[in-house]
Amino acid sequence: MKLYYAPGACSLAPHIALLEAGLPFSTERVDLRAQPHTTESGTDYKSVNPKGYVPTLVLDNGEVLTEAAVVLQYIADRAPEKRLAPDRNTNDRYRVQEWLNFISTELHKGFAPFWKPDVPQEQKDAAWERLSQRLEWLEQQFNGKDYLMGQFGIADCYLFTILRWTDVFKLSLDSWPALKAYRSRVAARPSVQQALKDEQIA
Ligand SMILES: N[C@@H](CCC(=O)N[C@@H](CS)C(=O)NCC(=O)O)C(=O)O
Repeated sequence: MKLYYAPGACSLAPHIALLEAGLPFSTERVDLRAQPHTTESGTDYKSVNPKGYVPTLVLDNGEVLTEAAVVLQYIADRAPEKRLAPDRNTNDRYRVQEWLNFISTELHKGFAPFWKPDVPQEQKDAAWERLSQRLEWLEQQFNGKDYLMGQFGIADCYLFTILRWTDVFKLSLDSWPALKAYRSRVAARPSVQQALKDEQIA
């Protein structure tokens, strides 16, 4: 398998998941600042993934899989013994999908204005206000548990990646001590340390 990623972007989540799964994979960096986006080997990224965004996972049979929430589940299902996601056809599988969808639509996409340098500060403030409401709710979900599904899994790979952006954009998590502790807990995992090192953002 080959993961196309941009340093620190949402593609960090499948990068961590691949390391947790212990599966063989290679990576290729994508420069999202370049127009058109190009890969480190000089390929026009749209020739790999016509959607033009990361992550992309190229499977061993050459198929191209996109969308972080789906790529993460694909990885988890390749290493069932690592229990990164509940078995398919269990109710808990829907619970992890519920988390992945929440992270994708309510958190990940909520950060969009922060990635665009030309967005006015008022729009960023409004986005942070909306995100804060979600984080307020999320804080309560860690009552009595260390990880979203009880044990570490793909939803944590994704949530950590998104929470890390608060550091990147200098947004404080001080109001949410459980989230702050969670972020540190996940950051300490060897897979996370390795992924950050590989992406040169450690
Ligand atoms: N729907 C996609 C969105 C992925 C996405 O937002 N990727 C961002 C980085 S976090 C990106 O590549 N943006 C560059 C662009 O859209 O040109 C998913 O969930 O995987």
